[in-house]
Amino acid sequence: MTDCIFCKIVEGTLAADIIYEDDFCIAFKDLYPKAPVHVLVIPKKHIENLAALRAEDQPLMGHMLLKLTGIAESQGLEDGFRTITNTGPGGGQEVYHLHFHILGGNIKPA
Ligand code: DGP
Repeated sequence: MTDCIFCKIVEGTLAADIIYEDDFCIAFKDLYPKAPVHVLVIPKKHIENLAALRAEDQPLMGHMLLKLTGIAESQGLEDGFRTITNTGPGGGQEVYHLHFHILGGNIKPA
């Protein structure tokens, strides 16, 4: 999608601090970190958010969820991390390309 900043990161036309990439997803540091470690994990396929998922996306979502722990551990979060995904205006979503936030370093119980 041409006007999606996360698609531009996937395409390589917008710079990002990429820490993991495979055929289906990519992880990079959040530009405005809310914790000592703040990483975003996104599918390469443009999907707006959880509400836009289709049945065909099930393998992709399974793939991404299984990658989160290794990505978090690669950033020093071996003792755990917080995962957030915001959906729609009611969820405070700002970028409409599905992403899982990985946060860690000084997380307080919710
Ligand atoms: P959300 O509110 O869940 O849609 O979070 C969007 C996140 O994306 C927010 O934490 C800031 C981050 N972000 C916005 N623009 C950029 C960008 O151009 N590069 C990077 N790396 N992160 C961005």
